[in-house]
Amino acid sequence: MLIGVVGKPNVGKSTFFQALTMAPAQRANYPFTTIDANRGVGYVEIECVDKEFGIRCNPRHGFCENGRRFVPVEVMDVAGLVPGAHEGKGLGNKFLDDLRQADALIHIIDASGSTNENGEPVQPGSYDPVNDVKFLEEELDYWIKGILNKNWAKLSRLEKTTSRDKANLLSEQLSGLKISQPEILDALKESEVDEKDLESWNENEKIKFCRSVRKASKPMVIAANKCDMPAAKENIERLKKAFPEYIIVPVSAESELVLKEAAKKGMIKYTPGDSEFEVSNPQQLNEKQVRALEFISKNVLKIYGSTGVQRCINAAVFDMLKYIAVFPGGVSKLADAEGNVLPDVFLMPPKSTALDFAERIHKDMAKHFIRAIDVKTKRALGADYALKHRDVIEIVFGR
Ligand SMILES: Nc1nc2c(ncn2[C@@H]2O[C@H](COP(=O)(O)OP(=O)(O)OP(=O)(O)O)[C@@H](O)[C@H]2O)c(=O)[nH]1
Ligand SMILES: [Mg+2]
Repeated sequence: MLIGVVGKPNVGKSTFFQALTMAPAQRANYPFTTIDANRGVGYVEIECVDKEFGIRCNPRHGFCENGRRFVPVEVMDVAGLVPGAHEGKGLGNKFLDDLRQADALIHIIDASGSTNENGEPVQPGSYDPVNDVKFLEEELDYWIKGILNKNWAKLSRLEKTTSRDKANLLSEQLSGLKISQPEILDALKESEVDEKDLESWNENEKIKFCRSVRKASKPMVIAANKCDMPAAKENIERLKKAFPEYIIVPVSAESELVLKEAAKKGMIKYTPGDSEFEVSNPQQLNEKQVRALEFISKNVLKIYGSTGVQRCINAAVFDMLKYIAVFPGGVSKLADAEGNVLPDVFLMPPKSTALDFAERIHKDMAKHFIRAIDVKTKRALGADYALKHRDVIEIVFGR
């Protein structure tokens, strides 16, 4: 699972990435601060199952706080994208190619309207961020079209001269984008080109198809960043009206970073996603820090309910990709050999079965699969049992 953080330059992508992963990334108020993609580990939050068993877990990866379990997910921060990127403008194609492997995208926009289309600083509120959503969609569509066009003549010929059909040929050509053949079939239907020979597609039909491919292969959440600035409020309302099809999350990446850093230093108690924080030791804070924390509380948490960073990654993984979290466990034992209770939890794609889960834990478990057990109810489950979010599953296997 890889989540890509995208957007035009200077909107706060690296700040968001850093707030999510606490991995260092260069940040500054000018375009193209980031050139090479940064990769790090962020966390999605789920309600842990440990309290249902009356125990406390010891995660091997990630962490658990007050029954909220944070499960690792890989995150990538890439260079900013400007209009014309698919033709190589800005850092153009390099950026786009970094995105191939992403399962979903978080599109960071500057909701305060203080950066123009090239990411240059302008008077807050003077640039309309509604433009940025359309522009990014288009850049991605044209980028996909570029990948198709590279081999269009060859694909058309193969369709005519071999037994291979369109879906098969196109899914091979687009395989790097993480799109499946059934998704390609859906995209062909949605763009109404499923009955037309590749040779006869016009430019308009190609772009319509690419749009469908983009929606299927790179589902997107919109992070309306810099919501701490007064100009953002009205823009966020307009964005929600203009794009009802998107999940739009008000975000203050900068605030999340400040809160996480303060929590790390022991100044405050704060768990990512919280709607408030608690000052642990008021004496430890200087006047500037007090003011910064008060600002965040008043202008972000009280208005929007959280800094939004955690909500974005959760929305990408659970609402857009529809993944579920499943815990391996045993009816008689929830700990591993080292005594770690519920040490693992796996993020599984939708429609995963008990057998898929066995495969995910270990190939041999799937090969010698006998049955699965729902550890919460102790009910036996077959190989094709459809897993549910927060299931705890034991796999019984032979040798
Ligand atoms: N007010 C406010 N400013 C922010 C926020 N997040 C980022 N910024 C500022 O926006 C500027 C750009 O931040 P970066 O994280 O470097 O932006 P980027 O999108 O990675 O920029 P490039 O790498 O140049 O594309 C910096 O001055 C940040 O301090 C936020 O939530 N609120
Ligand atoms: Mg950056």
